Amino acid sequence: MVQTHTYQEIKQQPETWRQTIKLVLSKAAELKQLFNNLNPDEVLFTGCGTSYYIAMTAASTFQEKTGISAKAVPASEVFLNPGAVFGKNKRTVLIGSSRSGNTTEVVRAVAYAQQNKLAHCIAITTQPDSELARIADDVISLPHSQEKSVVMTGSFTNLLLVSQLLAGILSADEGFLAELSRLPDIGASVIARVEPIAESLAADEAYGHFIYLGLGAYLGLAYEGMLKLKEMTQLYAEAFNPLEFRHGPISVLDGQCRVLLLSNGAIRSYERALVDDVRKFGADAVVLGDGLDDFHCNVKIALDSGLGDLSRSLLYLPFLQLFAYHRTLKMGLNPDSPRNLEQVVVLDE
Ligand code: F1P
Repeated sequence: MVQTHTYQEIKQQPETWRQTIKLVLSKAAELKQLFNNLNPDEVLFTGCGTSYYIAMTAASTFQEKTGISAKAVPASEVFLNPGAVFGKNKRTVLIGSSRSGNTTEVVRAVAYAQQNKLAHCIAITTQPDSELARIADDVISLPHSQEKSVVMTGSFTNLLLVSQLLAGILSADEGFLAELSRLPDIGASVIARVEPIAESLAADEAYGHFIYLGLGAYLGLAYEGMLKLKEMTQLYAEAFNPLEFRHGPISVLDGQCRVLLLSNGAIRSYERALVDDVRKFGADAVVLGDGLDDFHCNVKIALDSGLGDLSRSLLYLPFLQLFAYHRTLKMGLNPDSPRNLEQVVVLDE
């Protein structure tokens, strides 16, 4: 096995989750006080690329847990399209996630919101010395989750975990926090179980078109699965809400398509029917999740976590990352440095 940075960063996730949980829980009283004082009408989650997909999953989870209105916006929209982002006379908290803390759009988003007194800005980053950390009103930094690879893997799950823990702290949902605290142990056994499956599926080059499906908080995870494969292999990959997929995109299905469904127990009957149709149209159906006995799919990736739908979100990622990683190796490419990409996108203007 080639020891790339990407591989190490994927595999070390459960241990880094442990550190993130400890760090955020140690700030629980402080975070509660901060949000009590701010009393936001709305929380905006923002970022770019992988960090925007963090925002999508975080916003869905945050609103469901706290009842506070939350939405995800690409960081560029915050300063290029502010009228459609900020509500009038709303007390707003803007939470920007960024591995590097130096991506131009996320830094400009925070600067714009501050200069125009539109929001209190919180940064979540792995880089405490970054520009984002310097200008934000509050910072949660995760130096233990810094990465050498261009593609984001462990930083995705760790930065997302901060927002999930924040949602649990603010909603005082002890059950949710207890489930999140079990992720490091469960995650280690999930990785050991799913890696051989990821490797063997990745070795099958019959499929060249990949479709990732996820609903609610899982839509951001589906986008992230899609992006990992696209960045590292440049293969054709897309992501959709599973029911939206029926409204047009389903017409692309054929024998070269592999559909990866991130199963959400709450919509099981809809998912089962969709998987039946995916197979009827000649595509391959891979289903990931808990309690998959009643699916008629080609491959089941059982997470066997025993956790609720929102608490087990992170556990989908190692399979998706390892699948993309092993396909990259199979194609003779270097997972650490995908073509045309750099670790940080810094814009001149
Ligand atoms: C986000 C990001 C990555 C992408 C690429 C460039 O950076 O867009 O999602 O994979 O490496 O950077 P960041 O703001 O989280 O540092």
